[in-house]
This record gives sequence, C-alpha cells and structure tokens, in this order.
Amino acid sequence: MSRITLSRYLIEQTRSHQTPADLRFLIEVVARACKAISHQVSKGALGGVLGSMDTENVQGEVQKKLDVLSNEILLEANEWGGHLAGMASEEMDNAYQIPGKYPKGAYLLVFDPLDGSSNIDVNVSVGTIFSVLRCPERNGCEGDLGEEAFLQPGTSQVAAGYAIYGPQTMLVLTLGNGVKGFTLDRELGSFVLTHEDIRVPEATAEFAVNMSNQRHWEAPVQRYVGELLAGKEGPLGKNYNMRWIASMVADVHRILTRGGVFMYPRDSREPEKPGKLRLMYEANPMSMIIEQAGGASTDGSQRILDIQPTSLHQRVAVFLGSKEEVERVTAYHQA
Ligand code: AHM
Ligand code: MG
Repeated sequence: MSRITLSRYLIEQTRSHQTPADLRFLIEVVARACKAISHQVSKGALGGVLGSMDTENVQGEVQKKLDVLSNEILLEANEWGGHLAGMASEEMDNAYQIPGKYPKGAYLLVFDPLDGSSNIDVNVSVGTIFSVLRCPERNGCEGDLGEEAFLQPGTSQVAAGYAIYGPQTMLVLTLGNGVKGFTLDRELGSFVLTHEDIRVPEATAEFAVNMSNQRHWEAPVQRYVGELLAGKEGPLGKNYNMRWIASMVADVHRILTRGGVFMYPRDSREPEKPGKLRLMYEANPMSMIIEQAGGASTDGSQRILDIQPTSLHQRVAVFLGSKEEVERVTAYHQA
C-alpha cells in the first residue's frame, strides 16, 4: 500500500468535509515551516545557530538565536497565504499583524516557535507547538487585530499540534477527530503518516515533574508526588518511574507514546505567576492533543480547555496525561 503523506491525509479530510480547504492550507504551511526549523536545528554549531541573543522576550527570558530564527520562519511562511487574520507567539509581546499588502483569512495562529529552549545547546529534543483558532467576526478581523481576538478558551481551537525535533522529526496533529503522527522522510521531504491513532494509556507508572521545585509546591502536589515516591509500600501500591526532559514537547510525546503524567504546578516563588507554562501556546494545544488521545488535562482545579484567557502570555499550572493520575491529583486539589 502506498504511503500516506500529510498532504494526502489533509486532502482526504477536506474531501470528507472534515477540514475546510483554507485550514488544510494553513496546516500545510505550518508543516513546511517546521521542516525549515528542523533543518536549522539540525545544523547546530555548523550553522552558527547555537547560543543566545542579547535580547529578552516579553516574559523576561533571554532569547536563544534559534528562538528568534524559528519565530521568523513561522511568520514569513504564514503571512502571505491569505489564510490568517493574525498571529501571536511566545517570542512577541503583541499580536502580529498581517502586512496590508496581503489578503487576510479566517484563522488565528498562536505558537511557541521553539519550545524547550534550554535544551538547544545541549543537543536534546526541542519542538514547535501551535494552536489554531477562528478569528471572531465581532473583532473585525479585516483591520488591525487586538489581543482580545485571541482570548478564546482552548475548547475553541479548531486544530492543534506540535513538531518534535528529536532523533526523528515528527508532526503530531489533531483536527478535533483523534490524533495522528507523521514522521519526516528527509529523502522525500514529506511528512508521512506513521502513527494512525495515538491513544494515551489510562493508567501509568511514570511521572514527569521538575523535582528541584518540590519545596515550593502547594500541599496537594506535595501529597500526590509524595505518594508516587512512596511506591509499592505507599497508598498507591505500585512503584513509579520518573522522567524529566525539560522540553514539554518531548515529555508530552513520551506520554502519548507510552503513558504517564506531566506536571508543572504553580509554586510559592512568584505567587502572582500561576505556574511556568503559558496557556495559549503551550497548555491549550497540548491539552487538546492529550484529550483527543483519550487523556486528561487540568490546572489542578479545572479542565485547562475551559479556562477563559485574560491575556496572551498568561501562565497556568498544568497536570496532563493518563486519565487516572490526572483525576487523582486534581481530586487532591479539591479535598
Ligand atoms: P520555553 O518555552 O522557554 O522553552 O519554556 C518552556 C519549557 C517547557 O518545554 C518545559 O516543560 C519547561 O520549560 C522546563 O522548565 P524547567 O527548566 O523549570 O525544568
Ligand atoms: Mg515553550
């Protein structure tokens, strides 16, 4: 049987009336940009792309050269095609306006161009995360777009995905009807469907959290992780293994492959910041993927996809992965 490329998959989705043609085009363009980012990432020191810039992003984080380059690749690829009303990114303070010389479209694209930046220089997997929303008509999508057009709950996403730049480059995508995985065939230059129906196992014996923050966590998380660490002799009655890659894409990819629970809880260091991860371009797209794969995702008290955003770069606590464990840690927050 012939291989199914991303283009063919998307065309078949359009034919069966599941994906409008302009959304199909959008995903193709994002995938093309991810190929270009993958190429840059793989050059490493040879391409002069490692190391930091002299600039900080809106969150006060030092930008890596590849953060900035990946952001430019995504903007340039997506601004001219007529499928977007605007874009927003981890690396830009405000919404990006489609230049006036290009037509505008119905969608909004929000992304973290290069997630896991701390791993770039040590040659560990990084990725791109993206979320697609419709531009609400009431926001006058023809003119300059304000931040409010983007402030829609995760349930409004029409598509979400990530590319992981690891031993293989993969694109993991949901259009709201399950999760598909495509592996980049570098000889063909195409993403090929290799993971037909990705499902997160309901139960797990693996967790992912940055343990160095333990002393700053709130009581429900202390209790839950304490029980995981207590293993077979503890109340959960089984031994758990731990992994922490410090690239959300790589940690989530592992969970989609073999199950697990991922946590980035809020902590007491900066009480005004609820967690480290950003709602619009990290937590929301990953939560849509995880839910579409049969898993669950909460901020400890509510489903992440139900949160009404109040700002573009807002942060949120994240508990996602295998349903049983996410439900347990969420219940501890309510106890
Ligand atoms: P980034 O978008 O600036 O790369 O930050 C997000 C990353 C996530 O990929 C990862 O889960 C987390 O930060 C790791 O944080 P820590 O360095 O505290 O372990
Ligand atoms: Mg990130």
